[in-house]
Amino acid sequence: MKDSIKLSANQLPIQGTLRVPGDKSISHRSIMFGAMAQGRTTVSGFLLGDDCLSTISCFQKLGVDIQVNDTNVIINSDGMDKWIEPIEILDTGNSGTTTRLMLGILAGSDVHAVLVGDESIAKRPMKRVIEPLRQMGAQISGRSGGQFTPLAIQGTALTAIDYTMPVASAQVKSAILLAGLRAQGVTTVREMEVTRDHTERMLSKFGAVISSENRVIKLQGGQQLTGTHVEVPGDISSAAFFLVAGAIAKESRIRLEHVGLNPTRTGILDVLNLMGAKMEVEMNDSIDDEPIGSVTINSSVLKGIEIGGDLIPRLIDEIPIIALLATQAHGTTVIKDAEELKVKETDRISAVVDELKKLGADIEGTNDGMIIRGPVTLSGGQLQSYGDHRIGMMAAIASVIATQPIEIEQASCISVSYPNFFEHLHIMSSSGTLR
Ligand code: SPQ
Repeated sequence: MKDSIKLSANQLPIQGTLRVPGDKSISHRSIMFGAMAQGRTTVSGFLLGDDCLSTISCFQKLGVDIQVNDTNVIINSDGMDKWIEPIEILDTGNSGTTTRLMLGILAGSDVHAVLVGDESIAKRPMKRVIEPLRQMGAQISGRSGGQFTPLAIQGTALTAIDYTMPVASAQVKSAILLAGLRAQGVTTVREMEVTRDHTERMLSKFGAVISSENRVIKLQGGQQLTGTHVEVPGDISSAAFFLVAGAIAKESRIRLEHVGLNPTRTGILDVLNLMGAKMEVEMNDSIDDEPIGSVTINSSVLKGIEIGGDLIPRLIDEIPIIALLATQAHGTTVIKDAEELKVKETDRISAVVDELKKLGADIEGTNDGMIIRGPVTLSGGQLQSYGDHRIGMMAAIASVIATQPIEIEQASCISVSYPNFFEHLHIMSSSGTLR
């Protein structure tokens, strides 16, 4: 079956008002914590992306009652002590978050389970999670000594650890904290750099006592979660594609409403500001302790900047689209300290460099990022997504300024995080509004 899409080079303004789908990180966690909790959890604004559907399917195989009605989800659980041992493998699809957080959750459960994902997941490093979990007593085996999927995990009694993170990763932090909930003693995680803190915020919401101060997070083991309501804000990582489209396409103005503005995720807004984008941010009241608001952006004259250090974890998933943005900025943009990009759904440094070069961008890869010189007029051609949703969406947004059509191979991967992306792109390039 042909899995490509051809976008014409219409060079139209991007205009209108848009609500992007729910936040992927928060959607995953709402299902996980709802399944671990006792009682009923209701979720609204849930992301119906393939990754989050993989999370739902894993917990259904553990016997948790989960009903999905459009973007509303109801989870009825008697707590993880009542989970059944799955007879089927737990398929985590393309989702690193599902795979890594499930390991932390299952480590202290009463069940045996086998986790398998797709070809991309099979290449992504799991040792970073398995090593601290084994220090807690977890019993996990897998390919290459447990470094890669398939992974088999036998739930067991755990002991708390005091762990200093060697990499900036919310997934590693979350896996340890979720195992810590079932461990004996106080689990401490020390971060070098702040990473997204949805796990900490949502654990409180489910009734857990957790403290976080100066990048040190502490959690007492043996706490039981209680079902609650979770409202998922729009995903700023999805909004980022349209913010960039609005900034680089001529005569554009786009307003993104109801977007999550958690400060651990808003590095993209810092970058747009530093580059000189004409942008307004309005904060609304927080929902569920997650800040939300609206962002409006206009076509802008941009300048190149340096992006690195503790900004990187706050925009790690936005780097592909920031690279496209930088091709339109005057001067040089340097992205550094971003080695983590090499272990995402694909190696996002080489993928971004190779694909933007095909369009004529002046871009070179480095060990820990890339250097981009602009502004450059982008042509068109056949681009590869490498099965990575963020590379696919970067290629699609390039079409709003390209002089020739852009064809994207393996475009269906975009449904991992943004199932209706092409519909939204079409409407926004036809001066539309979608709430
Ligand atoms: O879930 P997955 O596949 O790892 O998704 C990505 C993405 O681009 O959507 C990364 F490839 O997001 C991660 C993110 O990079 C989601 C995430 C989370 O929800 O905790 C944390 C980040 O990963 P990490 O490795 O830095 O912890």
